[in-house]
Amino acid sequence: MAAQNLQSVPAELSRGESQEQSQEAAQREADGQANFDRVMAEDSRIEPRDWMPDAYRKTLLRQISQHAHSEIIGMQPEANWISRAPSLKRKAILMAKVQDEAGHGLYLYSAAETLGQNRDKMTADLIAGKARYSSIFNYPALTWADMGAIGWLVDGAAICNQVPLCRASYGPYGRAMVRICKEESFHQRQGFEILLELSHGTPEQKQMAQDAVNRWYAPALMMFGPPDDDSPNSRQSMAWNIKRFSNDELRSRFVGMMVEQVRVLGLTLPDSEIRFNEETRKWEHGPLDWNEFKEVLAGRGPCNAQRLERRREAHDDGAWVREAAAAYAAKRQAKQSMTTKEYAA
Ligand code: FAQ
Repeated sequence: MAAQNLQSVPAELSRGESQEQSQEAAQREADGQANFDRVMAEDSRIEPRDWMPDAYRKTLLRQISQHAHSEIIGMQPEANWISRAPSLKRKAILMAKVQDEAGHGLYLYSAAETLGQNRDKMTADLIAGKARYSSIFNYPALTWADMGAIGWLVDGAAICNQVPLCRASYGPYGRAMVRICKEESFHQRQGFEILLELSHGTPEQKQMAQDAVNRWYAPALMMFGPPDDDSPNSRQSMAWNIKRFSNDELRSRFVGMMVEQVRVLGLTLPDSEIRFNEETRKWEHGPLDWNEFKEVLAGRGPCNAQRLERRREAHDDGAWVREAAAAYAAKRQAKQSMTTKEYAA
């Protein structure tokens, strides 16, 4: 009936209506933009139903989905050590940490979904090798001490990068980060404690801890992303209050934190050029191998192929769980609609 009415509307009138509609749409867009600009200027928050520029939505989706993938792939280097942890207590702690990473991935996928991205599509992009995840998880975890170095350096870098993201202008992302950071802080302490125990153990244990720190230090510094001059996204992300500090700024802060903590550990950082620049009031570090970083991003790091292969296997192995969950949901829905119909009758 409605369709017939529309068809019978004279062409001129329907043109008039669509002009009105497009004027309304333009007005809505202008109001939306004005609200968005006000939110940015006041440094408050955009929520999922608010109007936002397409480029802002895309940038958030890029960053949040990469972040989610990093948490999921990031379980692999540590999961590999669960069955080889030196005691039941260490095994339980490591299992809890790895489960936390899975949870972080899920909060972040949920935050990305509020921007209109389908979770299956994000997973498909990851397993097809089309999506990025953090460079750091393409390095191997060779000894038990690597569990300490990952916790101390990798989670330490993650905290340094993510605490400012708790104030990100997009509500669901900022709120997810608050919870994630609390858990990351426990993760870093457990890594520190593993290294502390090893560094006070036998000479071999201390050497194992030092070797792990030597291997993870530079990749951890590269987690913060390319140098500012080579970071195409930073400026706009900072203007939108997503990122609060530049990559180099956060890297420098991290080096300052590690310099203090490594003394307590009784270990050293493999970087003789670390110094505090009195003029700039910033910590400086020695050169990093940015070619290695590019190679890892291009999929040619030491473990890229292995990480993706394992993720694909896990996805295939989980097919029956997804099918069972979907069948159960359909059954419940059918039961519910039947009950509603019976109730109505
Ligand atoms: N790895 O212009 P920028 C964790 C890409 S979670 C891979 O500077 P942006 C917890 C970047 O995407 C670790 N790619 O980019 C844990 C861009 O490429 P695109 C993950 C990188 O976005 C611990 C291009 O380079 N954390 O560790 C990396 O402004 C232990 C140009 O770079 C997050 O994701 C990299 N390291 O800044 C779990 C935090 N760096 O997208 C398990 C949120 C840069 O244009 C165990 N993300 N790229 O193709 C961020 O803060 C930002 O996205 C940055 C990059 C800082 C990572």
